[in-house]
Amino acid sequence: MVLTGAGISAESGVPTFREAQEGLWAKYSPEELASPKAFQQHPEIVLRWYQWRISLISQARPNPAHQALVQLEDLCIREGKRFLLITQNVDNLHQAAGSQQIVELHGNIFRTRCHHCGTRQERNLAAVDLEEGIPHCQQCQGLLRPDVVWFGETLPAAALNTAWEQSANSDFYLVVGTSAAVEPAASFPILALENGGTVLEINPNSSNLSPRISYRLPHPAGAALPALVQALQQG
Ligand code: BV8
Ligand code: ZN
Repeated sequence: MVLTGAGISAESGVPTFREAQEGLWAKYSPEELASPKAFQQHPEIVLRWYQWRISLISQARPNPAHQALVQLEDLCIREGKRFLLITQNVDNLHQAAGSQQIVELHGNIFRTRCHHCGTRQERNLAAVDLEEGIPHCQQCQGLLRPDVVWFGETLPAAALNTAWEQSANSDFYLVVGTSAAVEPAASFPILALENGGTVLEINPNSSNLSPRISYRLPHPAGAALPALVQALQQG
């Protein structure tokens, strides 16, 4: 099992979730903007924030850490071992790198859905001119929004169930680039520990999980993950 957070995309140039926001967004915290309340109160500000993030992320490319996880998945499959990557990230970089077994816990910033009826829509929010108003759903005229999970919203049921089930019976858990500040994602590795699993964390800084887990590689993922996977490939 692998759980990733914003830190694995840091070396792709995507600012992590808790890094200070720049410019116009400096006065807001992500928790304020990534919420249904903010969207209800000022949908245009929230959608502009997402247009800014989509433009940043569109220029990002997978880094050696993302690529190492693709090699790890191939290695596990060759050795007949189960592999699952659960990510908190919405930046699509794991998919772009070629990972197959992925669960997106918090959705995907490049997908759009209706805030009211939930229908996914083939509408690129980054291409919308918000001067003409907030785009509406073709089915119910509700407001369109990114297909991501906001604070206070529940995770997609299928993603949640898969993450719980697989975490409860995983024997080796890699936690990469997360401060483990957000629930329920931060609890998945603990579930593995409680069922006798081994957890290894890759993060230059310590996280909420650090005191409880088995091993730490206090290095950037772009260096540590390729080295770890190479060592595993050499057996
Ligand atoms: C829910 C999508 C329940 C949006 C995101 C229990 C206890 C406490 C609080 C709660 C709880 N249960 C629910 C809550 C509330 C809330 C929560 O957890 N709040 C926190 C802030 C206290 N959780 C929720 O609301 C969740 N919903 O539980 O629903 C419910 C039940 C019934 C009815 C209603 C509700 C939903 C949470 C999802 C929020 N959406 N993203 C968007 O992106 O726009 S979360 C957001 O944070 C991102 O997805 C991000 O990935 C994620 C976590 O942050 P990290 O990934 O860890 O990023 P961060 O910047 O924090 O850390 C980066 C790390 O990388 C650092 O440690 C750094 O050292 C490291 N790093 C840096 N460079 C590198 C590196 N590591 C390696 N290599 C490097 N080079
Ligand atoms: Zn709708």
